Amino acid sequence: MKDLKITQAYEIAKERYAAIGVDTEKVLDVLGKFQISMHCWQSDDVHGFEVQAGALSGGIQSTGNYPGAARNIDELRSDILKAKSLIPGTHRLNLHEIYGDFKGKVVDRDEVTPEYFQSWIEWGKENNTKLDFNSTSFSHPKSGNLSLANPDKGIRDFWIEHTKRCRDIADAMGKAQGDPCIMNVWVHDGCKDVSVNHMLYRQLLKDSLDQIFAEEKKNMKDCIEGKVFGIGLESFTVGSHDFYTAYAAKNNKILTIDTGHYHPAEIPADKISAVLNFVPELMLHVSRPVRWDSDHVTIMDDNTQELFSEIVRADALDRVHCGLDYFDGAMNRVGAYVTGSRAAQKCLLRSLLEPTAQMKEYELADKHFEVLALFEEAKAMPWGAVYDEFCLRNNVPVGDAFIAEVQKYEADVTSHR
Ligand code: RNT
Ligand code: ZN
Repeated sequence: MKDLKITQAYEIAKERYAAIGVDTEKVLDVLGKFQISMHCWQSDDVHGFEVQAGALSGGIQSTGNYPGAARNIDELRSDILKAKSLIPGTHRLNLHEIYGDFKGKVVDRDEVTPEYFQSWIEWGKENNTKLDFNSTSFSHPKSGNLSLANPDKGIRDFWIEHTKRCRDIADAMGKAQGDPCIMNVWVHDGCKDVSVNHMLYRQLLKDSLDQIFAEEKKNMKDCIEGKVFGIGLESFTVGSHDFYTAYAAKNNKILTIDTGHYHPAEIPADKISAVLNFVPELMLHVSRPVRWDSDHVTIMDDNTQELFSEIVRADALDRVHCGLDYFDGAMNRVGAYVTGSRAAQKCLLRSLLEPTAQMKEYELADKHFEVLALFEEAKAMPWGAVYDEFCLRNNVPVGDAFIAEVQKYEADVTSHR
């Protein structure tokens, strides 16, 4: 690679930051420990590996036909490792239940056991990648409009059984990796049109969750995710934000904040300090909604920047797990992982480099111009040089050099699929 004078640029940046009271070495240390839970489902447009897999349903949709989606577990693993090799730091993998290693067997959702994830557990160990997990209520003949909130006890029990089994799997993963596996429950349950049984559905969802969470598990942690609406279920969502925020607060569960799941003018970042007073921890699904929950690739937009800034300002990094959640089928999928993961890291980095202590002091002294001025000046500080140094120290391509790597992988691997 060309001599880009990365370290010289970093040394200058380090001095600039020191002058405003920010220690870049400490920041790099924190950034290095920050793990992103990479969502496995960007690699294959949320298809999964069930032998009996049907079309994607449940109010979510991946659009685009870019060639090269992973077609099986080996291809997905290869894509994830390629992406990881281009993202500085050590990261986790977030699996959905439909990504089990079913070895050609039809395994229904209420039959799944940890054995189908044994090869994932081993892969995680071999590749220094801790696993997180999700139950899967979508893309199944029994998905319909209602799963855990279905008035039909048979269907409800089916999904309760599925979700309980998923907790067993997450527990097995957590035990094997010596670190809790974070398991997310998101169900699509809702109504397309005017509906009048809202209280019933929410009582049923509450009761189903109570049954699912009845058994304490040592090696996993539960998180629950609400949203505004799903496609085809536009009028009513059983698991709304109010529902899950209340449930999490009352039952000491982790709340998942998916940045694509709020009304367009709502600011997800503002939830951080509100809910962290009542729930133990948070899980993030960092995404990018374009007009709706479109799950575009994460970029350094205001919402993402503000999200990480709020976490850092709240001194809550150790109470927040960070997953990504987007699935764009319109571009190179490995490139999508790398671009989105690096964008999330850069937002965190910029937050860590903010002269927060000084700004807090100014604000408490009623010096509002000073706060605003520092906020603005921070934008033009040489944070990019710090990120480049981070990449260099982690042996991953600096700057746009990863594009060529993704293109090479495409030429050698994904274009032959
Ligand atoms: C859907 C939720 C959910 C899913 C994944 C695949 O709107 O965001 O997290 O994206 O479970
Ligand atoms: Zn999500």
